[in-house]
Amino acid sequence: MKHFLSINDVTDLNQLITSGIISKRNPFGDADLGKNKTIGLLFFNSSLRTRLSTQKAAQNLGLNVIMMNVGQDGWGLEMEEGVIMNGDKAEHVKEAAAVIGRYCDIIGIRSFAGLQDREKDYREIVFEQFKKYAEVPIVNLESATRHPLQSLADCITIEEFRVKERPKVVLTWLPHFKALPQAVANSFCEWMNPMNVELVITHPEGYDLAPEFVGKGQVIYDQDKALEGADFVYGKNWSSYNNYGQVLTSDPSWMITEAKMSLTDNGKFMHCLPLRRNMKVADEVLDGPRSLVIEQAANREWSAQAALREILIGM
Ligand code: SN0
Repeated sequence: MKHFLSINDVTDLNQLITSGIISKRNPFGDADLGKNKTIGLLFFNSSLRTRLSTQKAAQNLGLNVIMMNVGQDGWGLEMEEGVIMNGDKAEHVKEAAAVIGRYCDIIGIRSFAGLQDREKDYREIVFEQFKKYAEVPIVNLESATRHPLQSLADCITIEEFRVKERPKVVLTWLPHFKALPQAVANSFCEWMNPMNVELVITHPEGYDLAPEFVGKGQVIYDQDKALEGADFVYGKNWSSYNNYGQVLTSDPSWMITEAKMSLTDNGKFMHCLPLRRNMKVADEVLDGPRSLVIEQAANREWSAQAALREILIGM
């Protein structure tokens, strides 16, 4: 694997999931693979799990890790080509990416959607530019449209906890007063599509995701109906794709409670975190036996390790 930007970079999903599970059992089985190599982790936005789990996974593989909050500590980076740089951006990505590429053998980047300009966000300019100018493998630590390390951890978690050959997996929109990106939801759909699951997506009208991510997922606007018989309920808030970046509703009846979970087939609850308790999900669900959120977050270490291992093997 050259880059890890989306599911399109994965040649064998089952093998990648298995690799994560093997690392979980034996974290230091490839402790020399990254020896004398350096990964740089660049954050334009906040992070807890991604930052710590990716660093831990890299260290398990013997990689040296350097990190920078580029959004906070770096020069403002101009991403567009051919512009007159007379604004607040002091450095161009052409130089910045090329320089970082000299210090690092792999670069991980987090850069969220701006949620102002859909065409710009979905063009993934930050990743395209780093890919072009850094000349080393790039790892997506959540881009404007995707969060593949989260999705791989979700696949590992579903593989570990499924009790049926083909579980019903329901992605449900959750209420929030803030505008959040579609990245986690997009990516989850993109990774569930090739899995042996029945994928159902439920959200209020106006929250439809881009069709290229929905794929063969079935959209049901009635949340109660969608939750019927679910084995996994995957919660996430996102802002509108069609009315780009808008919060159209924060209807509290979409919050996941025990009453909602009782519609499922003894379903488990999943969320990528962070999440706002009693806004998106009730305490009773998060503090009860149905919640997999901590297991999921723990699996971020193994999804990162599986992805970095694949990149190192291909170098
Ligand atoms: C991010 C998102 O993409 O939705 C990161 C998830 C891994 N989430 C948030 O920004 C939550 C912010 C909030 O205030 O609830």
